[in-house]
Amino acid sequence: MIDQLHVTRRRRPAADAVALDLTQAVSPAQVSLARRQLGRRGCVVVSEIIPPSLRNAVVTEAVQLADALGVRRDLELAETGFSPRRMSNVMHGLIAEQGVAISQVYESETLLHVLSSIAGEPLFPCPYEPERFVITRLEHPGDTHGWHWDDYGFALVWVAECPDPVDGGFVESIPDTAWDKQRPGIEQILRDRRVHRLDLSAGDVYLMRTDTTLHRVHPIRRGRRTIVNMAFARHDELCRTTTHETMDALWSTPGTE
Ligand SMILES: O=C(O)CCC(=O)C(=O)O
Ligand SMILES: [Fe+2]
Repeated sequence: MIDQLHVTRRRRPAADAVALDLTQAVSPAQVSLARRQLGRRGCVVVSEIIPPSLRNAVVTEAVQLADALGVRRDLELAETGFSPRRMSNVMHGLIAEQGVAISQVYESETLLHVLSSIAGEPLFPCPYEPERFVITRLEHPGDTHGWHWDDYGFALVWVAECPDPVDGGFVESIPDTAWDKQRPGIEQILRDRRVHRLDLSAGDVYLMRTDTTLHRVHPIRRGRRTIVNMAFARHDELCRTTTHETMDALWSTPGTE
């Protein structure tokens, strides 16, 4: 079902090349189980469909880039009810320029094919380049990626580092919710709806339906949490006019890409 994905280091001698393949079979049963959980909770762990060598290449690069290039953000964004973003991050342009594995994995047709089968619809690379992939790190007590929705339909999140769930860093999700940027109404949704919780460990990868799932990363109490978020678009998002207020504020993207 799945063909080869080769990730080869650019700007390095051939001896350095790493060939990573995505050849392990993903069974129809695995796909339908994942799709059901995605529907029920808005997110699902999909680590088992990605070989450890591939996960390792992505998360190792994420930690190195966050160490070298992370920029601190401390914001509260109006479009998501003034929920906080306390974190450091590395934006798309720098990852594309300085990294290798993350960009190449993002371009994989094979990965897109597997994710589309779990999503139950075709997925596409995000048409807005600055949102294609970003690295986020929580590292101080109270750091959080507060309640929000994303601009595009799906995200694949690779967890490079994560505290034990007793110290926070788990993901909370409320599926089937709509983002009204003028009146986000998050407090009301939190009062009315059940919040699902996804505990994560370093090395996990999860898929989320991000445009209709209200989600956040629970504030950490100690430790460090570093992730790569890869965004993918649904078909009707390819031509739609989308505004990017929260992303642009968070990653200061205008004029920088
Ligand atoms: O850190 C996570 O697990 C989620 C990140 C996220 O929601 C985002 O980058 O939009
Ligand atoms: Fe998000």
